[in-house]
Amino acid sequence: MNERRLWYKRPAADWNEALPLGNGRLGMMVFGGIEREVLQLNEETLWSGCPHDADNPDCFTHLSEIRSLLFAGEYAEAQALCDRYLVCTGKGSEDDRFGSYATAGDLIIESLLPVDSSDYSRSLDIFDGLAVTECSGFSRRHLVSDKYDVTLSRLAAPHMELNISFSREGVRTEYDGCTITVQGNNLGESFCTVVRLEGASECVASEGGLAVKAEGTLVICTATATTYNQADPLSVCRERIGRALAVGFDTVAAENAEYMNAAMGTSRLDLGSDGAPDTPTDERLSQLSEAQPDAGLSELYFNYGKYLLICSSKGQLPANLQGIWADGIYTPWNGDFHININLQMNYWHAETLGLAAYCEPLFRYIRFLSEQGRDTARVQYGCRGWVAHTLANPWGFTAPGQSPSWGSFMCAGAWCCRHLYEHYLFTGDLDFLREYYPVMKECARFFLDFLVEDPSTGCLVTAPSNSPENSYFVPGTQTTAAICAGPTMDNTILYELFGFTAESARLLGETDGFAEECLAAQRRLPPIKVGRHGQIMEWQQDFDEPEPGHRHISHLYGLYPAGVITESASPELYAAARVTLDRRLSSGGGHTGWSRAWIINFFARLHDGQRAGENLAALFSRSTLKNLFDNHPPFQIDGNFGGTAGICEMLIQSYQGFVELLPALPPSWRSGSFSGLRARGGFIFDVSWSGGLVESCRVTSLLGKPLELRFNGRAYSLRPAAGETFEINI
Ligand code: FUC
Repeated sequence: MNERRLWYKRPAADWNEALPLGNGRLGMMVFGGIEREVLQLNEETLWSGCPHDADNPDCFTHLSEIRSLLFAGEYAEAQALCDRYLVCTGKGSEDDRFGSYATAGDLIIESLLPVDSSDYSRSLDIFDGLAVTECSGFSRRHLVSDKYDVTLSRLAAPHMELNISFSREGVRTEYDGCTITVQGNNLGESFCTVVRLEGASECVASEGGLAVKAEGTLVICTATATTYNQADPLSVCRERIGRALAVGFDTVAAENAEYMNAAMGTSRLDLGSDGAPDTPTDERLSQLSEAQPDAGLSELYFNYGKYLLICSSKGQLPANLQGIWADGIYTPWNGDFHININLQMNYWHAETLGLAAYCEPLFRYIRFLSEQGRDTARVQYGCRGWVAHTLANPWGFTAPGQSPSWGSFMCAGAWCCRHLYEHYLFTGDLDFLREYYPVMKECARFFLDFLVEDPSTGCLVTAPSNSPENSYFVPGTQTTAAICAGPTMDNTILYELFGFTAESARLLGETDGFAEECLAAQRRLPPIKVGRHGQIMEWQQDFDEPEPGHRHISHLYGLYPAGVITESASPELYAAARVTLDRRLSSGGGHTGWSRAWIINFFARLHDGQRAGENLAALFSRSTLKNLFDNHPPFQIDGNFGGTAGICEMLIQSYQGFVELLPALPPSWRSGSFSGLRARGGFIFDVSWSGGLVESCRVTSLLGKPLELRFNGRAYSLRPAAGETFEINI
């Protein structure tokens, strides 16, 4: 119940054991060292690289030839042309101008006196947003303040003698009085971090750091800013630190705890566990069985998924591949915004958990991509509208990657638009829909221009394209190719895009005929097909696969996150989806954290609580680091968010026009309760269950829409008023 604490009996052995703090703009990783403490800092816009035009006109020049080869079944030849032309100019993600998300650096606190480390513990309270390290010799508290936009630490000990320094390559570091000023430059921006101490009885600056003495307490405040979005970062840092120190640690900590508890409190999950306060978190992980998910850890993981989004997505940019936490000058996959599953998965749980406010950076970023992707549409493909591909960064990169096999995912932007419409479905916010309709419309317009008729079927298909990062054997050969026409995922994404763009036009009273264009194109998209193995076909042709256990299960997009494969509307596809999953899993699928997280959602949609639970347990035991970060490997935060979304999908589903409660309850979750879970149509549910059956259900209707509700084998048709809260008579 109310699992809120990660805790450990020893300091972090490495960064993957450190504890994350953040306010959506700043991040801090706390190692909890005794003689040597490291506080590793991040700022969301601290990126190397710079804006640069990577759109490749040679692609458009060869487009018709590539299409002819594809439709003639000359797949190897089409692949060869795409290897040359369906790429960006320059080196894509390996280009210095693409850049990488980077650390702001490490604040290092070295004790010059021996420390009594008996009774050591370190912890993270994810409701208060507070990391605490304590032992007989000292206690240290750390937070990242939402209100003051600084990190704040308070060290307490009878007498301290410390050396405090800052470490990062490529910067100028100045130690002066009780202040450290760090400044650096990248291609596209300059950045700075200011550190200021308060409460020292002595502070001697030298090139090696600040030699500090203090009695009782010492407060350390840091701020980081960049010219990505600040004209004068140094002044901004100094001003923020001044404001925070003026009110003091206790006030800042209390205000931050109030903010965090409110944000975390929008929803709650109780799986009947007594918690495991006397077992350290790393030991709980190591004691896990693979059979069924540990109830207490499931609660903690659910809360952690909320915490990590609140801490990594409230600034200008959305949560990147590592949320907001990265400790290198170069981050794996540049720490960018991969948009062929990763960025989208970061937000799968947000609307259901009442965290829509933390989607704002995502929505703004999608609009940013739509502005940047207009040139890519025109130059790369000769089309109107906008397009983005697999890779994206804060500089506006929307071209394909440097290899078409993974970099030419054509529907990345269209998939992002799904989040705009989902927000409308959950909130009914017509003003939001009106604001973002142009983004959807121009995305749909690109595809109305880009789609071509497949001569063998008469259907409209994306050509060339690829089914994210997967490849097939060219028929009759052992040659592999990735480039194809009309992969199943594209067809399903566009089926939805055309549908919700047309519906949005209708809701907004648009009368320019664009909706009719979308619906006409929608009718001509290829259907989802079942292959010779009884599986959902990933491509238009029933190709053999060199990697049947591939981490991407893109052809099940229609099962989740989309809701076009359902038991009632498409029983054959619904059965084939399970075959597809079993084929992937039996061939080693689910081996990355995010892939396993996706599988949890798939089985929840198949109403299979047993398998959903097993895969949640597997996510914990195979793909979760000791600080509960998801592991690809390396650390990648999408699995945390996708796993939390999977827990939600086991408890409530609302994608079919009705709300279903406990659709996929793992057998070990026989009794429990949740509150504050949202459903499309603007409903909030508080539910308790016992023996796998709903015992109580309280509903709040935010919008006054009709409610079709199903649980315990019964169906209810309700017509609540807007703002009404009522109990269901069970
Ligand atoms: C896609 C995935 C990889 C990784 C990368 C960041 O390329 O296929 O597994 O998650 O994004």
